Amino acid sequence: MANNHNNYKTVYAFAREMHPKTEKFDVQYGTAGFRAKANTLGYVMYRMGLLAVLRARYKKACIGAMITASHNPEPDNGVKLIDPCGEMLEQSWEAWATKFANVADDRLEEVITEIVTELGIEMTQRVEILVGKDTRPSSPSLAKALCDGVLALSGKPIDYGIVTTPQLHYFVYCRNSRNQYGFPTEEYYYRKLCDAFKKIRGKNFNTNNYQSKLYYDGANGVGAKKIKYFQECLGDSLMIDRFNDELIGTGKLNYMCGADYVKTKQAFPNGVPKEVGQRCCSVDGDADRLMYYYLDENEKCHLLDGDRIAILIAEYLKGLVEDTGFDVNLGLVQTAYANGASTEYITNTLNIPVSFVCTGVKYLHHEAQKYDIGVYFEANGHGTVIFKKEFKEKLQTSYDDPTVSVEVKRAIKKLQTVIDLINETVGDALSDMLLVETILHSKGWSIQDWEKTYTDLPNRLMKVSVKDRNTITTTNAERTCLKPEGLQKEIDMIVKKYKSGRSFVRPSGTEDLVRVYAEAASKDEADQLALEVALKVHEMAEGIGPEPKL
Ligand code: NG1
Ligand code: ZN
Repeated sequence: MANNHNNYKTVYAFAREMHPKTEKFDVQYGTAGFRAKANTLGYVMYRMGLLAVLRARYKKACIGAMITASHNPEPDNGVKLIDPCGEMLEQSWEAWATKFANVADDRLEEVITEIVTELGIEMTQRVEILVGKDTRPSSPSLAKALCDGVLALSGKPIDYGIVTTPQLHYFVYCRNSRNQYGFPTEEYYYRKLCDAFKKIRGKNFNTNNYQSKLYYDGANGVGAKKIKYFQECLGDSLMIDRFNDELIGTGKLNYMCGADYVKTKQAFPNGVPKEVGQRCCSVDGDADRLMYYYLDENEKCHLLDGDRIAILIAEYLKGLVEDTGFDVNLGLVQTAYANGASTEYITNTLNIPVSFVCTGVKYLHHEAQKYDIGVYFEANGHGTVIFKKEFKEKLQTSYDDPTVSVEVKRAIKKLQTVIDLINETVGDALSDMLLVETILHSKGWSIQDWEKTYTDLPNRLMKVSVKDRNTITTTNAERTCLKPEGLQKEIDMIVKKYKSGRSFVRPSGTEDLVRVYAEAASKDEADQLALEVALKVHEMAEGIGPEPKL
């Protein structure tokens, strides 16, 4: 214990001298970890370094820490911890993270003692913390602060430099799975995905309406850097034209480009050539979200979002599984933001079960784990597929069985290769992109063919600033508003006036505001419905600033 005591003293000395708590306001570890203006985050990083070591000792495994603010503007930054299997930090520890971030410098030792005692953490293990960062100018100094925290508690930081968020999740899992899931290096990651992609694609790069040419918007972020390695590995099998990669385009991270811009503005990004009908995709600032889109003759941008990607994948996997003859429980997980038309199509045309959960990838991931094959995507393009370990073992056993037919073995091999193409730890824009390209190629589909599967209901997202966003509470996977009392009744009355209308409100987990979602039979009606509901929120939940307008 004496030894530990000394360690904690170092913690305080470091904190006071190098990373003192500069901000008076409290921060909260939310769905995306901590996110704020980068210049306010030094001490938060230091403390997350401390917490990462404690988490690693508690789990007796290595833990990841990713420094990024994803699709936020360049001056922001943030940090997320990654659990041993590459998942998001377990929810019960989010409260510890919040406590660590907000306590005064001279009480840090006390909080460390509290967690160590309460959870019986053994403080003697030498643990590894894998650290990754995005391309923001503030990231290196914040990573240094985080590593100082790791070192203060005698942990070992392993700096992976600039990597995408999903790459770091993958590395953490590889390391903890003792390389069962692959090797924790960038080279291995590219090779694994690209080899699987090329194997499925074969020698015909263009099929029917599918042309292998793709325009790629890297949002001037890490996705712009890493796509170059894919290009090298993929050769001619996929012709990727790169845009918004610092040299070509506006140069500013996420500025008028990237997956979040395309989705929320429903607009074509700056920096990508406006070529009618050309298949394009965008990733966000840390390359975990993916959007597809194209421009029509009237310069209208047609979006193929996370819902479409999920459906494309689920249907494809359903077909592959049928070829193997296995009886598999395949399901899809969505949030309230999923377009109503997509849910209808999955349920009634594809006959695939859908479950709904609250916004935030961790909820989708956990729900998807209930299926043998769980496909999950947020409408904003963040998602992946996870396969139950037992199912993967069953596939291999069958493949090794000499009595199984050659056709079935071929189907199993194909499914196994598709599994290799997927980063199961978390939504990964680059792996998702390769999967979408694989499916379109196998169907011989253009992006327009893909769009024809169903018609999205026009929709609108709005933001309302209120005095305290937590006065809004919800239930039923955020689709029903509980408080302020009477608001849901008002929303119901407004919605009734619109054909195919649906609307819900919820407090954002990443911004200090309330989000309003609406969909209806036409764009004008969706806009009008969103506005009416937003005005109601402004009225009943102590709105601040001017009234919402379109
Ligand atoms: P909030 O701010 O809680 O709505 C946003 C996204 C989430 C998720 C998180 C984390 C929407 C409507 N919300 O959450 O889906 O991606 O950011 O990045 O897109
Ligand atoms: Zn992101």
